[in-house]
Amino acid sequence: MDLGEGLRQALAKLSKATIIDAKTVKEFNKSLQKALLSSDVEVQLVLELTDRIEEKALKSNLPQGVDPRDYITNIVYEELVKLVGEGYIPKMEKKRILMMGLYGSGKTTTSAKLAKFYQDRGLSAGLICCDVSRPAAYRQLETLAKQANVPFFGIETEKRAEKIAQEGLAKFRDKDIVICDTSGRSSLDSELIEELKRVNKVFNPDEKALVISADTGQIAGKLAREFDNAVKISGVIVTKMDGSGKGGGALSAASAASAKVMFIGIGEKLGNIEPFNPNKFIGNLLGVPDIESLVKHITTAISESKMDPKKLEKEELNFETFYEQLDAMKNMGPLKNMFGMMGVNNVPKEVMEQGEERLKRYKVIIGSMSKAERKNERLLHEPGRVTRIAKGAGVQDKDVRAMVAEFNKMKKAFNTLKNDRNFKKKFKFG
Ligand SMILES: Nc1nc2c(ncn2[C@@H]2O[C@H](COP(=O)(O)OP(=O)(O)O)[C@@H](O)[C@H]2O)c(=O)[nH]1
Ligand SMILES: [Mg+2]
Repeated sequence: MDLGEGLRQALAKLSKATIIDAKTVKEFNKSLQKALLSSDVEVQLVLELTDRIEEKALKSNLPQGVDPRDYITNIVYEELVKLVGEGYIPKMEKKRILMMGLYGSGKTTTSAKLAKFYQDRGLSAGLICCDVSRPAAYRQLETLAKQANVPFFGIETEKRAEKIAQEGLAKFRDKDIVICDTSGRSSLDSELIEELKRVNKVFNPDEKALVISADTGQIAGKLAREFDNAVKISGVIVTKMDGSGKGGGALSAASAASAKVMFIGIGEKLGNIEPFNPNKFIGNLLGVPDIESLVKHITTAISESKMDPKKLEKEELNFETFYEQLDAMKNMGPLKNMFGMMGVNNVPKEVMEQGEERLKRYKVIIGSMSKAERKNERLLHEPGRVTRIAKGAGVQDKDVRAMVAEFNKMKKAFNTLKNDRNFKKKFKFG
């Protein structure tokens, strides 16, 4: 289970509580522990955290007029922010950054991402390949540098990393940001330590970043300490936060090892990096920063729209109702928040990420269907229909097919929603 999902489920259970007593808090803490442990947060940290929550929740009086659930949510929020450590605000100034880490952690990709990050903010950048352990390293960084439109330096045949660092520095003397990618290993060994020390001496970095993949979980702390002992790191960059629901483990471990989290990598593309902001990160994990107002928003939106839950429950979703949903959804804000709110966490990512644009296109496509087709999507299997609809909507056949595929995913999601007890309870049907 994904950490965010676990946290949201724990909070959803809490919504039933009307008073905060020891039993409620203990039960809540149990689900919280489960969520944190299953995402590789260290046992000791988890226990300390839930102890603090228990103490805060029970020892202080519930402020007047404050909903118990909001109250605990807020305590949990504060504690989780503490757990993952402080944020990082990158200074926009001239600096040399040394990138380190094990094989496959994302060093090379992150080097290019960082160069682009600073360059996009008006600084000039240069990338140096000092990874002399893997023959393909040179080409990889060269290609990424080209994509990022950042100058690149490397010496393909040179085995002395410090020599490359030296020449690279000379070449990029005028650049604001010079980033040096280094060799990796499957684990930190003395040979690598010696190499990093030599590069370090010549390159004389202002920042030494250890790149760690989110799926390393608890080991992140141990790694951070090892690298810190060997070459004194300034902080860590946790990559692949997009792919691992366990990212909380890596973040908390790094923080426990006193290693500041500088950036997080959130995808394979060069733009997929952001400075670590614990408030934003935890807010996202918990679903929505302002949960209560969203519930109100959604309830109103639903009662005012044609999206009638009763109808939704009885009927199968077809293109006609889909069209109505699309209309109704426009008033509800981001889909992701909406589903997360309702406790439905398994909505396909693609569906969540649908932008306004795509929804508009869908409406045009549905608009060009016949009444019968709207009521029965199976008709679209008959030859010629897709092409006719595409022509009518001024799109290509593949656009229609893509919409049908999304529709099918949506249908699955709505069937889940229909059967979701939380949702039924919230909107009083079923
Ligand atoms: N999904 C995702 N993939 C990433 C991220 N950062 C790196 N990768 C991928 O991880 C793999 C290894 O990255 P690479 O930079 O070559 O790692 P290195 O061996 O440490 O230099 C590549 O396939 C990257 O595209 C990230 O933030 N998210
Ligand atoms: Mg590499």
